[in-house]
Amino acid sequence: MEINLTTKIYVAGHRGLVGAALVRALQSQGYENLISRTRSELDLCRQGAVEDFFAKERPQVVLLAAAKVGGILANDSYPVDFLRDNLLIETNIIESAYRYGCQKLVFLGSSCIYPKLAPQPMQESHLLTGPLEPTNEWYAVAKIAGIKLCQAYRKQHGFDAISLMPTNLYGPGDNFDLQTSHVLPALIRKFHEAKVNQSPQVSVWGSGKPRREFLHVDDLADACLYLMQHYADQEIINIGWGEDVSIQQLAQLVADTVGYKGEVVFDTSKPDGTPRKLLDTSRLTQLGWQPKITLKKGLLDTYRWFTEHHG
Ligand code: GFB
Repeated sequence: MEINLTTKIYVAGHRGLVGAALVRALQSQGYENLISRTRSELDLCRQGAVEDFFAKERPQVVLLAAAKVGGILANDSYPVDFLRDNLLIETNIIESAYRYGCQKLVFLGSSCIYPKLAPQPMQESHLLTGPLEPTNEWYAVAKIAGIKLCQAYRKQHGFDAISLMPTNLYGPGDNFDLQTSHVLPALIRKFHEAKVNQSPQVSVWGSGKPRREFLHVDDLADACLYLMQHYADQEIINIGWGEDVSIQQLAQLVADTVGYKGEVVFDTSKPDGTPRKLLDTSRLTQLGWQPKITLKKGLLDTYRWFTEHHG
């Protein structure tokens, strides 16, 4: 199907970190027929409501960025929410999209679908080759089910659903709540508050040794729109930056960005999670796309957004 600037595109989850970035990217590229619904307008866990919405609106393209998400502690504390809500959202949207004439669906997974001890960098072929990381297996199982749903609808019905696997994301509009957020926004808040309160120390969870790869959400959105236009196959595609940093290095980068001069201590009573999570992005590179926003620049941009909205 040819997707042009007047194609009707539904962004599911448009108020989240990823969905909001997708809307920004679509608008800046000139797409003019976008639809969305807030959670109070449409509860994506309710099958009947989702069917009614699709029957009425009949979007031609669906970007599925709606999900129950959170950092390591939230994932570990709310297994039902992370498994059940995500399964419901995926099954409801993918089925209704197919049934009501959608021509292309882009499903967003996560790098946590890969085995805890997968070889690094992780290739798409490493999916389902070993046990998952226990702190996020509920979320991972739901996302693996989403991938399989997309492949099943393609195989059985010829539905053009593609699955993209982003690495750890960050950027403007992220969740900065210390209990539920991911590490990067949590560290921005912790170091900013420590600077303002002149605290001598900042406590960072875990040993500081785990390594993570961080991609700015505006790069992710750009990649999604590129693949929406140029990719139509069942194989999953990794989307990452290509390099990782240790949590200790990240803490230093955030401290430098914020201008905090105190001490960094590590709280080893908190979980480390997967030791390393770096994506192999050679398939994406071969398809003709590369990220642009360095971690240093992205941190500055995200810190500016944080001080404007929460500071
Ligand atoms: O970002 P994060 O919560 O998610 O944690 P994961 C990454 C690492 O940062 C872990 C450490 O080793 C944490 O212990 N960390 C240090 C912190 N300080 C903090 C802090 O203040 N807050 C948080 N949250 N972490 C998630 C999965 O795993 O990654 C999700 O739970 C999802 O399913 C997401 O896949 C991308 O990278 O460990």
